[in-house]
Amino acid sequence: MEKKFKRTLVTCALPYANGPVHIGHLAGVYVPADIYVRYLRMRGREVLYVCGSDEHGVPITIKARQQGCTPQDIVDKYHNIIADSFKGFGINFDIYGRTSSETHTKNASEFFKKLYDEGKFISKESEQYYDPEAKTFLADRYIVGTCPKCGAEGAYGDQCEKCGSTLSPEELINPKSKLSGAEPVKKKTTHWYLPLDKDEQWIREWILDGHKEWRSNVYGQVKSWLDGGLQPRAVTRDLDWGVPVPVEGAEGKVLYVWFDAPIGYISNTRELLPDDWEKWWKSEDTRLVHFIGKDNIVFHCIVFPAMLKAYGDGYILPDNVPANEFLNLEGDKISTSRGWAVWAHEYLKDFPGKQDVLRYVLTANAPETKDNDFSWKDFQQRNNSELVAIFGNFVNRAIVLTHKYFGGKVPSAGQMLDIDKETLWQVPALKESMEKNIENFKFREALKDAMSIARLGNKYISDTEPWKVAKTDMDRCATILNVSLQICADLAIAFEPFTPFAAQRLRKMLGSPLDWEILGRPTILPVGHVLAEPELLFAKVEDAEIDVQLERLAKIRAEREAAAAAEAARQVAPQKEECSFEDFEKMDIRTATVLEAERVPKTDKLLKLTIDTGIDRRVIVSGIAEYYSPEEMVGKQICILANLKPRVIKGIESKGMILMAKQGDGKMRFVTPQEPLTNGSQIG
Ligand code: B3M
Ligand code: ZN
Repeated sequence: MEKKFKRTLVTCALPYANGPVHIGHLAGVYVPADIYVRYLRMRGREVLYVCGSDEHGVPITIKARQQGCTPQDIVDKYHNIIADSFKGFGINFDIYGRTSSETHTKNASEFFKKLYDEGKFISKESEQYYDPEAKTFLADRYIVGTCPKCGAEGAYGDQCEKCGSTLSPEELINPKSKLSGAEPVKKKTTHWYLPLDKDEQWIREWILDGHKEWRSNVYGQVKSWLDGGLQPRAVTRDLDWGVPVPVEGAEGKVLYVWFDAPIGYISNTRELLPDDWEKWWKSEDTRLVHFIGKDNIVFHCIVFPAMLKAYGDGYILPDNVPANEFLNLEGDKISTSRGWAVWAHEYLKDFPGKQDVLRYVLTANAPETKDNDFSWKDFQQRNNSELVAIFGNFVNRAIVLTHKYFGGKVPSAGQMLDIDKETLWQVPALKESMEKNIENFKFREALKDAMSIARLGNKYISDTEPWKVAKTDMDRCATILNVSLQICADLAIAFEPFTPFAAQRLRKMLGSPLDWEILGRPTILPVGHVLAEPELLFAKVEDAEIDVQLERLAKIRAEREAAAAAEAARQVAPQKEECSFEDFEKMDIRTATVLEAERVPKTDKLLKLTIDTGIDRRVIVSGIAEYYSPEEMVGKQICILANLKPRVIKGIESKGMILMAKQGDGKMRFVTPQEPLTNGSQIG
């Protein structure tokens, strides 16, 4: 990479400004990008780091409607929350722009216009859903109805959030407009499409032949899109929020959010560098890298490149798109609408000063090759037994002992023993491994390398025991502490990409430089160099802190389970096949009264009931022990199917069956006449 490119443009997916960002976003996109950028910067490479809010799209308009405000109010609110969260975690973009900015509106509009003027789009008339009361076309999200797959109410025209099925509005049962409640009708409308079918060949060559080094999840998704055949994609929508389509006769239409959002990367670069932006986008010397989540792969590897290629004018294509898989939370999919998430801004409030811990845990557990799970126990454990017990403990011992024995001055190393040399020799190899891993977007592995340096130091100081040696051999003690402090200085460099706050505090304590090239040199800290007072690098995470988080999640889970049970209870089984009156007449259904009841030994579900049927006294074995105790049943009038063929159940002859009503969630109740009747009364 060094030879081919002069500079790197790193973009991060623009988060939708319709909600705060959560740990899934951080782990998937922003923490890995930040590691990469910090690393490149530390190496003195020329980097531009671009992000911003994605402020268009239908969900923002829906949220505004729900909250009785304008879409602009919504995006203003979340843009600020998101921007502050990134800052809070030390994710410092060169620019964090927004797609509602003037620069972007102009830029996206101009981009569309050029493609339009050059005939790069095709236009098509199609029938779309229209709300006759609100007098507006309806995006799929604006149509709700019953899910044809699972029967849930409130499924959207594009997806059922209950069962996760992808839907189209046509499939919804009983579709209604979210705006007016009216039944949507179909109406003709014209839209512009990017004819992606024409792009298949060059994308195949560019990615499938030319970028075999891309992550297999990304490469595989691209391949399956291409193998499935690309279709023209609409780039405009009938909507009143977005970048207006800059063409006559397109009133009431805006650019589709996935057309304008990636152009946002360019707009934000232009906003920052109005006179100098082109070298970042139109020079073969620039390496473009998009950090995204896996649901954005098609847009960044197929659609946006096709747009750039159609535009021409020297635009470069991404050299890599290191997309991550998803992060789950405590075993369940993160869901914004259900509140199942850890929000970045709330974490910053709940764990002040512990930004590094989350960065560390999200990297150690990063969903780089498969979906992964975040759990609070793992968070606590990684902090307490890795950051505190290994990294922090080592650094603290080295610095405190230097103050104790040498007045805080780096002591001189005397004769080096094997253990000293062997310890120091391992650092350059770990450095090299980190370089390879980071440059290949393997951040978990790179973090392991950095942690190996900390483990090395911690083991060295434990094995050499300078606090004991100090009693007999001050020269040897000096050598041990010199070696230890050099490793501390290594750590202050190696951890800069991962835990930048701690790395900076450590450099302050050591008075050491941030320069990747010197990592692994045994003389980073010169003899006599004065250290600052020691302070703890990491603090323990206590059970009480974790419990607060776990309780919050448990509450959400309980609410969700209760809602699911209520929903199940509402489900009604479909009607059975038709039967004749004669079929029905065959069944002798009567009232009866329970005289005695007892559990059938060694079973959980069965009660043995002795009943008075009016005809006789008999025994029925019934599977109702889950719902009724024997005591509850005695004296109750019930209904039975009297002429059911007798069966022997657990050695007891059962003559007949009790009529029970069963709800969708499985709850059962026996059927009883509305007023007591003579036993043996016939039901029909
Ligand atoms: N706004 C983020 C998402 O899908 C989407 C990314 C746009 S990047 C140009 O969550
Ligand atoms: Zn469903």
